[in-house]
Amino acid sequence: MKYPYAPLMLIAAGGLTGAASARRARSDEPVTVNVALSEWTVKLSSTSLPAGRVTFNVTNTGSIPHAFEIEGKGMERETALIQPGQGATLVLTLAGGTYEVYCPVGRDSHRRLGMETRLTVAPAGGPGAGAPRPAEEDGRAPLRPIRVTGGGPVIQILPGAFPFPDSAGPILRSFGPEHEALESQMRDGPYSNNVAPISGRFVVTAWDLGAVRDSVSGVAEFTTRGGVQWKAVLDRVQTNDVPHHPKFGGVIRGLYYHGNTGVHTPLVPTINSAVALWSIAHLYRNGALVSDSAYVHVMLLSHTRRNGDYRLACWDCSKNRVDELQLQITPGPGQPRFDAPGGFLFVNWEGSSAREE
Ligand SMILES: [Cu+2]
Repeated sequence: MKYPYAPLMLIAAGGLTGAASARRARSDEPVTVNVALSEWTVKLSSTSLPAGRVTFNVTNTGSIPHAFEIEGKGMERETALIQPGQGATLVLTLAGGTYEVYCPVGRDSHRRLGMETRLTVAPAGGPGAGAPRPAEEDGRAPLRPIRVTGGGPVIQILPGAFPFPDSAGPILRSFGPEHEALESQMRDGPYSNNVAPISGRFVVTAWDLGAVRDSVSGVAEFTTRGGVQWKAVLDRVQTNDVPHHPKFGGVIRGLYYHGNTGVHTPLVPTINSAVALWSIAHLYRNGALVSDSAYVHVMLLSHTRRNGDYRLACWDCSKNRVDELQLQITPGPGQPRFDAPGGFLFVNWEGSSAREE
């Protein structure tokens, strides 16, 4: 996953630590920390404080709702949900120690995407009060690669209407300027009940190694109606912005998003994803190269479609068994639409599985 590490890198590279310590002139004077929440960072004006009273002035500078939570030393406090452009204030008395600061929205989805940082509070009068916060290494062991294998019925999702427009509508409106493109997809896009049974196979291996080291490899081969043979070879992760706010890249495991979470398009029901990735693929149609840089989004997610007719069965599908594998292939920036219905390829394997290598 790309973004969770970005805030740490900024501080390490930007020399901000000197400015990031706060002092209070007198012991009873509250310290103020300004907090900016956006997709997907939490920026603190100070990451190192002396113990005592602290006023957090929190502003949501992003484009979707966020909140501020601080946790540590047995304490846990949070603001209410803050709308874009709005603010909130939290006044606390903090003892010396380390605190986790994050956005609690979307059952930690926002946190997993990078909206977390750390606040160090020096004990009152103790050594190191107001000392700059050291740049940190992420201490977690790298995860083993996960191999996802497509299984069960294979279906192609064709252009059509999204079946939960009333649920998705209010969330789409919070997406700002991009909502128009998404609204046209709500009427006639790749999130429909218009499906065709096809055949094919797909195996993909993903490495969630953090920062810029994520990796992916895999091949999907499927035959759509009329006997058209498609092959997509995934060989590198995609770390640029993908169409439709918000930003993503690389490989991310264990994410709750889409639907009513405000994370990524709400034209997919609210789901729990065991592994999601964004990659670049070489795409072939009947053996001929279509593109060396098609955009691919893969998710192994909690089941969204009914057996038999494969209609979308739920707006909140997050509690369902994780066995649906989605492969979405779209032209890269500036590339022509594919010679396929709607100009895109969206294929589901309805009985899929994953295992760590
Ligand atoms: Cu948030």
